Parts: sequence; structure tokens; C-alpha cells
Amino acid sequence: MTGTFISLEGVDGSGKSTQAVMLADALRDRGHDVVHVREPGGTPLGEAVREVVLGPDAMTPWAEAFLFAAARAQLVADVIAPAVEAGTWVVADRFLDSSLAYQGEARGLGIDRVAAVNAPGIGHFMPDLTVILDLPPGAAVDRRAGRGSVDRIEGEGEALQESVAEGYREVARLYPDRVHLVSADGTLDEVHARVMATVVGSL
Ligand code: T5A
Repeated sequence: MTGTFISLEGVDGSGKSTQAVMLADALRDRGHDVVHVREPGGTPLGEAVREVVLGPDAMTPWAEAFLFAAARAQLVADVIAPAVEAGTWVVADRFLDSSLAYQGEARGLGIDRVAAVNAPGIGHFMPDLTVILDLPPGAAVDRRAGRGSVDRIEGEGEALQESVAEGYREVARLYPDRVHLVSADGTLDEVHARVMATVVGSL
């Protein structure tokens, strides 16, 4: 028995965290056991890495990529792999495609090279389905406005987010069977309905 692994992706402020909660709740309402995780995080090591990698200290692009990969390897080993193997559904607020879009494309490290660095820590535990919430970075900035603190990567501004958005479009081109772009424009319920239609239609 194996579970189903779904990841949600998008630029900062596209609504992933909100939609991940709504998706996990909807799957539970349908009777599924659901584990909901976020990246970076989800384990003690991952939460410690989150503090460092989103903190104010500058780091090289490869240091950043390795930190995200380390947190991910621990999350897979401690949470995702056991859940999938037990037949549980996993909803992940970000996974590998974040590293491909942010570090591979936007930081210029190369999507292939970042994928290769992550591969040993992930093994075969890739998402069955990835939903990229597609929202122009300008609109995402408006959604984040007024929330207070801004982390190191968010603080780099809209040009980085434009490159991230291009990275996600490239990821969708590279992995069309797994990755679906879904418009994140509209109300919470409208976006949730699109996410659910994609989940039901793709799995
Ligand atoms: N990162 C991460 C990498 O560079 N590489 C990696 O490998 C990984 C894993 C993580 C940062 O690290 C980077 C990416 C990020 O920069 P994070 O906290 O996970 O940080 O990421 P953020 O995207 O910044 O998280 P946010 O919480 O800021 O954004 P979300 O999750 O996209 O959006 P959400 O759901 O919190 O919503 C943002 C606001 O918009 C409102 C919400 O209520 C909220 O106030 N909202 C809507 N408003 C109107 N209409 C809708 N449809 C709305 N949906 C949400």
C-alpha cells in the first residue's frame, strides 16, 4: 500500500500555505489520512535550517541550495517516506521544485545540477502530483503586504520573483506529466476549486 504525495508550489505569496491547508482539510473530509508538511521545516533539523536559510546572513547560492537539500533529505527520511509507505496522503507546502525554480533558475545554478544534488536525499519519493499556483509576482507582493516581517529571500524583491516564476514555467515544461500550472487569481474558494479539480482529474 502506498500513499499519494502532492506538492504545492509558487512564488512567495502566491497562496500556497493557505491552499495547502484547504487541500489537506478537503482530503480529510473525503476520509483520507493526511500528513501536511512545509519546506524548509517539518523536522527539528528542518526548522533549524529554516532559521538559518531565511535569516539575515548572506550566503552563496550553493550554500543556500545545499541547506534546502539537507532539510529536504531529513524531511523525506523522517516524515514523507514513512507516510507514503503507510498509505497516507502527503500534502507538502513546497518541495524539490522550489529548489529548481529558486536556486536552479533564479540563482542561475542550473535546474539539472540542483536536481542532481537533491536526488540522493529524495530517492524515489517524488510527488505524484505538483500544483504550481500561478500568480504574477506583483499580485503576490500585494497579497503579502501588511503581513509584517519579510525574510531574506522575500526581501530581495520582485526581479528575483520574476526569475522564480520563469523557473516554475520551465519546471512545468520539463515535467508535464507531474506538474500542473493552476491560476492563483481569484478568491480562496475559487482557487481551491481549481486545485481540487486538478487533483481529482490527475490522480
Ligand atoms: N525556498 C524554499 C527556496 O528558495 N528554495 C527551496 O528549496 C525552498 C523549499 C520559504 C522561502 O524559501 C524559498 C522560497 C521562499 O522564499 P515560505 O515561508 O515557505 O518561505 O514561502 P513563502 O512563499 O514566502 O510563504 P508565504 O506564506 O509568504 O506565501 P504563500 O504560502 O504563497 O501564501 P499564503 O497562503 O501565506 O498567502 C499570502 C497572503 O495572501 C492571502 C493570505 O491570506 C495571506 O495573507 N491570500 C489571498 N488573498 C486574496 N486572494 C487569495 N486567493 C489569497 N490566497 C492567499
